[in-house]
Amino acid sequence: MDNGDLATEPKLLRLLVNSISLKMAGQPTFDTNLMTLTRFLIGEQRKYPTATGELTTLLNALQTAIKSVSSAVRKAGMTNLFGLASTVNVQGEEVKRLDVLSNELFINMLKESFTTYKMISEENEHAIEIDDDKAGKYLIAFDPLDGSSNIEASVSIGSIFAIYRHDPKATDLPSGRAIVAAGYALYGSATVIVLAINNNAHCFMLDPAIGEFVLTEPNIKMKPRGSIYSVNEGYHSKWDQAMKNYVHKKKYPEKEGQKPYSSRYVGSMVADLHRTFKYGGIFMYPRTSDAPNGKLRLLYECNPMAFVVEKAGGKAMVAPGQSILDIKPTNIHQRTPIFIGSVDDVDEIMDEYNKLGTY
Ligand code: AHM
Ligand code: MG
Repeated sequence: MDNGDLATEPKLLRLLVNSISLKMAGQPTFDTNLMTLTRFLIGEQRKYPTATGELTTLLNALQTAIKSVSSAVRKAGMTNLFGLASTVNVQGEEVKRLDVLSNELFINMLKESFTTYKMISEENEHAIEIDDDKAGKYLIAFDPLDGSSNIEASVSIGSIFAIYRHDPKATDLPSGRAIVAAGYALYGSATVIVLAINNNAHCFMLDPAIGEFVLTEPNIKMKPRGSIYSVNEGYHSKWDQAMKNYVHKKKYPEKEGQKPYSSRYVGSMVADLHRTFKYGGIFMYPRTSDAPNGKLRLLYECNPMAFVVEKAGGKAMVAPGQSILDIKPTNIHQRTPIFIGSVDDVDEIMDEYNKLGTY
């Protein structure tokens, strides 16, 4: 076939142009060697010849729960999952609210995975102890659906989890240093899982066509400094002086020619932290005069995020010299102030506290 034949065959011409542009972009037409999360976890397990596979099984159970929550979030408007718990739908059936449903999904998937002896959920007042015949060796803490005040506005929400290795007979609670893997799922414009395991943090994106999370960014490293601060500024009058000084400096830089920081605050921790993770900067939920321990919970909100951020080269602090991950919890729903993000940005707010000499 010569060029003359092609000109009269528009379909062939289109195919040729498509294949040339794909080749030029270096894109295969279909990836036949996808690194799915399931495959990735098997690979991680193989790095440790003595591993029993229990952590892999646990993470796969979590993956199933997250896929199901993602599906429910995407359909929430249509299936009437919004609104109050225990309302009745048009068919006269009980309708579960999205956060209640997400909690049940997490609990059921994890309970039957035979990998955990205790579960701590934001939604449950008490820890859930697993019967001996189903118990495994890990303690898991999770917030099945964080940012629930954003659900009805279709703003991004997420799930957060941390897996702790801790003596099942111990009467105390583990610090974040006992975490073996942690991460979050963001139900945003795409569903994303960020998982920190074996000293690295990786990002996976749900491909709805095959229903699998696919590795999109291995070994993520955070910028040492960003140009965004994230905090609820409505509480300005209730902040301590160091916070007021720091945010003022971000708005009115002291050095000539230095640009002010941008301010971003979704009010959904997973969304705010995912952005901080990707672009750098700082997320803060400080103490206020009304709430001396801030709002966010240590075991299933701050610790997992701190673990992920530290594995990516960032930092998470409560106060000068006090890392989030070092706190010894005394209560499963304990709250803590948090300053988390790029190392230099977190150090800068800690310096403001140091300058005032007290915390
Ligand atoms: P929730 O667990 O009740 O959803 O509350 C946690 C959320 C976080 O996602 C977010 O960072 C924070 O609450 C926002 O709180 P505020 O409205 O006080 O800024
Ligand atoms: Mg929460």
